[in-house]
Amino acid sequence: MALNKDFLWGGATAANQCEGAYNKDGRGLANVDVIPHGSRRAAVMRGKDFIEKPEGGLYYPALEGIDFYNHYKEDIKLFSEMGFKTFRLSIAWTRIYPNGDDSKPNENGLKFYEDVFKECHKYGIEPLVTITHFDCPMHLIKEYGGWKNRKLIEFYKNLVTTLFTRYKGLVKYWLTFNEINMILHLPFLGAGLVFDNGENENEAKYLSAHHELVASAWATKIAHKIDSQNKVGCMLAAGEFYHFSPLPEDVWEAKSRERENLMFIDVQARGYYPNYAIKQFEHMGLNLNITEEDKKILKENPVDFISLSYYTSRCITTQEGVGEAIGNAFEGTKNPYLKSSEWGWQIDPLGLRITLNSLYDRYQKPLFIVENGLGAKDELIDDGRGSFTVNDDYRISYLRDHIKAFKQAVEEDGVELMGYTPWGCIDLVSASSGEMSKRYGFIYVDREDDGSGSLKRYKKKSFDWYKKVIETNGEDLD
Ligand code: BGP
Repeated sequence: MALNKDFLWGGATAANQCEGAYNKDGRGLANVDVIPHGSRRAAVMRGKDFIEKPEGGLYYPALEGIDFYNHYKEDIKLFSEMGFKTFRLSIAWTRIYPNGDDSKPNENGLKFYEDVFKECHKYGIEPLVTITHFDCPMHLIKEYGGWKNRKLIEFYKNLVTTLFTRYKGLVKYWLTFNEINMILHLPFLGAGLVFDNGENENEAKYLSAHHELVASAWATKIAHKIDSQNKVGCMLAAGEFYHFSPLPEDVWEAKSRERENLMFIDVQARGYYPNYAIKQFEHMGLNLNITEEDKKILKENPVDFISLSYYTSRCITTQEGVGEAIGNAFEGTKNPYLKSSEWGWQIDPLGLRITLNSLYDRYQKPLFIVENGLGAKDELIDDGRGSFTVNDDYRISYLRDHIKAFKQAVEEDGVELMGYTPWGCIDLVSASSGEMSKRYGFIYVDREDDGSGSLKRYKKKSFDWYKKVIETNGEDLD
């Protein structure tokens, strides 16, 4: 059995990491605009430091991104050359509603995405749209406290109603919140949370999570009502939790960490909070004010499919003195059997097969890998034909191994998989570090960590390789 012939091959981006043009055509300011490159970045993303406006002699890489706003035609044409069937992008909320609570949407913003979607369709590329990829209007943060305020559910309902109505017939695949579980790790990035001294941070995070979960269920309901063709997915920062040793305490800790993440998908896919979560909220003394109406809306509107990002598995121990691993904002232990990327993210293709199987066993809903890839430093070299390229065999090898792994999950294990959109199909700003030099793309963008560079695009070696992979529906991976 091979992959379905309508398997959705493509690539993924997010507005805040590629669009730039942060103050053009009526766009409002968002949390993602005030996250600087450099030493304050991590604290800002965690809600422990706050910058109100992009100033103060710091560099804010999202403000210009890779200027996709002005290059989208050229970029989509390059995606079409690779044979993309789908292109994942996100909407910047503040292009549509600059303050988040405005009574009318911004026509310029609506028109921009309409043009982008039409450009995709010109080449037979189906847009896959993340409604919220780490962005929240600054006005909602300052006036309402971000997602910890229940009112954000109403503002989000407004946003999605506008999107589903305007883009009916142009978009049918939607994701409600990117990596919804990131709220627990990088709460300013995930939910616009800034903590006051002495604030109950756990309550703020879980309260915000509840509001996002309810908002997500509303989005599913509204999407289906406006167009029965719409398919709505949730999105998990995934990666199997391994226990470092057979010590029962390690096994239990790994299970607990897995539940902390899967709780979100349990609610979005099954429609209710699992008992372990309810007990946990009780033990933590949290008051989430979960109403009967919330329960009803969650119950009646589970997602159609489950999407995930996968970069690495996680290894967990309760023992002291075992090395730490870094990866996608999740703390863990270094797995001695795995190699690491230049940024210390451990590489585990079989972990992808394991993760897909676990998710499918648990939910029996179609899965969609909407992020995966290797962040690496690239060297631009003369291609001998008057242009430049990158010999990124390391990237090809990473992607090949992961494609083999998900094909095994489909072909040998029977997992239902809708598609694969590797992250940063065109180089863009790194979410964790704010660097340009952490590159994922098939297309090189001439831009440096300090924002210098011509923004010219060049095809890497992986560009032709991926084209062949798509052409053969994943049969030829050499
Ligand atoms: C995920 C995010 C993406 C992306 C990716 C790679 O967590 O959804 O936005 O950035 O990770 O991470 P990084 O950019 O830090 O290398």
